[in-house]
Amino acid sequence: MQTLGEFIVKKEHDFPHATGELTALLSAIKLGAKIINRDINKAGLLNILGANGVTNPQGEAQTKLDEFANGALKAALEARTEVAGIASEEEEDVVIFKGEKAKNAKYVVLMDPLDGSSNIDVNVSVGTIFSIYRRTTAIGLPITETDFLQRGRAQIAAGYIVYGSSTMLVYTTGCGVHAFTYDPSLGEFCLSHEAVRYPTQGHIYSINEGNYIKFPLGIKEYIKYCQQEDEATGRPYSSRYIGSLVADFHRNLLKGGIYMYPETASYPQGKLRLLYECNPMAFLAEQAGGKATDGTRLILDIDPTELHQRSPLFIGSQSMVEKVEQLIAESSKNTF
Ligand code: P6P
Repeated sequence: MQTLGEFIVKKEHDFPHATGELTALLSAIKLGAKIINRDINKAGLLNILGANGVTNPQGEAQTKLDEFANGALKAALEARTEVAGIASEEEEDVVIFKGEKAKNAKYVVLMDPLDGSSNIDVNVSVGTIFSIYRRTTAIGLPITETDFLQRGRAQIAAGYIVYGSSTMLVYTTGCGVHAFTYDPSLGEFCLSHEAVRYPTQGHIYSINEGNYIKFPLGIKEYIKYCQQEDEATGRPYSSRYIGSLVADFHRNLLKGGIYMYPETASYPQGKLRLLYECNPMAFLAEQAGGKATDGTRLILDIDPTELHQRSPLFIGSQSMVEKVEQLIAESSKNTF
């Protein structure tokens, strides 16, 4: 049995920015996750289900648990000397932590505190997504929004917590992907999957086919490709779509598969946010031998311009992502 803290110390050469700082950063996230996990498990009993009457920066009805999760993680991170501030799906602007310690802190954290929260009311898995960067502004000065508008390739750590049949924390610092399962009797996340890699070939595709009519031609062709009989490539693939990115991503990471959220009529830029959904998941995917693109560009190489900007996302087993990229490219050549 190895706890997350023990694992980080053992792998200290994996984090050139100093083990103590990563341990502190992930400890704050662990603490936030434990608090969220505790209340998600009792959600049906506490008055924390449903909307809180607030609309978040995305124009979506914020749930009581969204607000609760955001507050729990923000407080846990603000209490650490290593974090200068955060950006969150639930915050319009970046949150610059106050005081001298924040001005001298080295890191910023971006997060989706509770992804898929609308699923909680129906007892479906949800997740927390986090992304960690070194600040770009000089130590000793207050951070600014530019500290958060960095390419995903610059992330120093990223991960998620999936609140499912068990609660798991999955992270990378650029030296592989490692997964820890929460043991409530110990109050610890314990190593359960070291150096997770996508299976070479996946047979699961995840997409909301309700948007089919408005999908670009290449996506429609890929869906048909997944449904064709072909023994050699194990088709037809299985369609699995939970409606919770973290849960779909986690299953596809372990079993092989692709998650797709293309541009749709409702979301012409794609629905998922580049900075605190696509980038952290793309870092994990690449570290596990997979791939993540917006259909043409690698997610991690996109230059962000806005805090809450959206992006189409195709992420998972490399061969599956490359197949959909090929069909997108071919269909765009055939359009006049
Ligand atoms: P749709 C949850 O709101 C989320 O951001 C992802 O977790 C999920 O995969 C997607 O949106 C579901 O969106 O439009 O298919 O309901």
